[in-house]
Amino acid sequence: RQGLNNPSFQASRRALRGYSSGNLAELKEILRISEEVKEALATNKPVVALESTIYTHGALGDDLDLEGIVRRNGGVPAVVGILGGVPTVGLTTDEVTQLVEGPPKPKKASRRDIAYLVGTGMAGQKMNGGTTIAGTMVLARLAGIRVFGTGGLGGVHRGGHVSFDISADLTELGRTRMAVICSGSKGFLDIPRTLEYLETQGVLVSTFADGRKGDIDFPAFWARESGIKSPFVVQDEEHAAAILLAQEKLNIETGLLFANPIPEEYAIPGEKMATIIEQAVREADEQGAHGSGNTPFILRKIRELTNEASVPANKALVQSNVERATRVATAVSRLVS
Ligand code: PSU
Ligand code: MN
Repeated sequence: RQGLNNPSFQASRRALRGYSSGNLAELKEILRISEEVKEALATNKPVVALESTIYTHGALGDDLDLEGIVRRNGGVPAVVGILGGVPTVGLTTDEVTQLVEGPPKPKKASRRDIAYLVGTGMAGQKMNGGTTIAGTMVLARLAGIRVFGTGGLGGVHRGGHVSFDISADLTELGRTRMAVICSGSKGFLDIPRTLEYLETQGVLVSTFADGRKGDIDFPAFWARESGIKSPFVVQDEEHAAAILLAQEKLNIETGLLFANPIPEEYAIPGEKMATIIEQAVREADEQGAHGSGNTPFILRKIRELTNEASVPANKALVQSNVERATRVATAVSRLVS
């Protein structure tokens, strides 16, 4: 039974009675934070947020083991998602499986979708949501997490200056303080305009140098080079942690992007992906895959058109980013203790 008269909605109404907006304690009654993540945050352990859209709509399979990578590097993973209408920080492996497999089939959850999925759950229809980078940032920030490791950032789509298809990941970085470690944006996006947009949003964009000298490119996902110079360079994880803490001490509530180029041995040259990307973008257009369905359509298409050859590279870079994010979180813990 759905609607305002069903018993579960009446129960939610009782829970909400006396609620005043902006009360942090009550907010935390709605947000579920796992005991492990709560304890880790309270004792200053390195916590790394992980997104769940990568599992629900990422077309990468289910053996990424990002949680294991965080743990093996001394951190505590916090997979974020909306399970049965409950916004959760710190999903267990079993819960991630439930989220991905349903029922119900998971929705892709960016900032705009969160309250819809949670409120609809209160009204009796339990929905699942895989949180995007933007959605994950919103919930992880509420929990007090500082660092997030993932694969590819959403961006300004090709032709986005006409269609206005610009990922909410970019505006989220503009408003939510979190260090996001990723490999740049996929080549189906307009990388120069993505960087322009991030600049407008006041987002620090910086790339790990790892001892490289001279100009460093902002990476282009499968390729280490994009032909576009990274606005800033960070030397190592300590350096990234210091910048994050400076932002925090200055009370600037804006996100920070730390780009980590794909490991050299997995890099795929730009030209090789270019024709595949052209075709994927064209088919998305022809088949009307607009709005939030556009990115998942293109991700699936690229996987198909490369006969899955793009998958090992994609996995390797996400895993490398999550390892790096764990080291940034560890450096932050060290600096604040
Ligand atoms: N790019 C990728 N893999 C992904 C995504 C983007 O290479 O899985 C996902 C991320 O969750 C990202 C979201 O936050 O897609 C962006 O979607 P949109 O463009 O609709 O904002
Ligand atoms: Mn979009």
